[in-house]
Amino acid sequence: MNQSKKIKLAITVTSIDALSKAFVVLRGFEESIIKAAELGYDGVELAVKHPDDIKDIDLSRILSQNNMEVSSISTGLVYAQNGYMFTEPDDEKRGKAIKLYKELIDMASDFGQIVNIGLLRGYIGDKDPVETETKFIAVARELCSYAEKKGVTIILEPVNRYEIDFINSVEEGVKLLEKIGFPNLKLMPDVFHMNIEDRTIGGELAKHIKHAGYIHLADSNRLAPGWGHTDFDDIFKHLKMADYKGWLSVEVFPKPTPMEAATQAVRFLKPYFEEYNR
Ligand code: LER
Ligand code: MN
Repeated sequence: MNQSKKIKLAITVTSIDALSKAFVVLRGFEESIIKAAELGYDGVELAVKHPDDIKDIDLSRILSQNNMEVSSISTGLVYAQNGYMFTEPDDEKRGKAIKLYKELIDMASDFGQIVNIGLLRGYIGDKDPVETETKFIAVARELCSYAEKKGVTIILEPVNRYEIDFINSVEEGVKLLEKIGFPNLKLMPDVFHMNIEDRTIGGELAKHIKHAGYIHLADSNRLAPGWGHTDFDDIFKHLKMADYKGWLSVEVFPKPTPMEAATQAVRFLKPYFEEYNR
């Protein structure tokens, strides 16, 4: 696609049969790609629980016919559907999570070259925080090493305290990224979580921009941008100053309907993207 664009806009999509709690805007891979292309998105973020989710569709053909890209593979469903976690104390269960994630890295080597770690990292709960972090670091290094050979980047998403008790702010994410120490491990700031956890949104994004590999967009109430009180002028001003290049993906509640949310997001964001890419 258009390599000259500094930033590109994606939307989160999943299969028609994904759990109702799957956190995406559109459902049904083929229909979603067609709709997203018509609305003016550059790409789709594929939320999958397993690589088999796309086995019955000719993804390459659908993407090329619609002039669309996969922005990334997202893995929240691997956690939601199977309960898999990278900080799981049970070796066998943790091993299953790692094996499945490697298959998703293989999938990303064909589509998007980016895979996220959000809720799949798991939580500390009653476990020892230091041991839990050590476990996570070991898993992250194993996965980064595997992904590096396949040309894939892993993105770690800070998630707010009401959803997880581990890596909540961008600053905490950056500290852990530096400890893990792999060039193909980047940060995935989500401005919805940042609104809860970080001192500022635009300012923190700019400060840590060299680590940012991908950004999730939602308004303060997790509705489509423009329907809450997040200051998107400030976010785009700081991203531009810091010269962010890459994907920004709309991850919002599919409300009042998926199409209304997807339409509002692109309508509201397009002027920012046009100005940025000029
Ligand atoms: C969850 O709140 C979220 O933002 C997802 O992207 C995490 O997998
Ligand atoms: Mn997110």
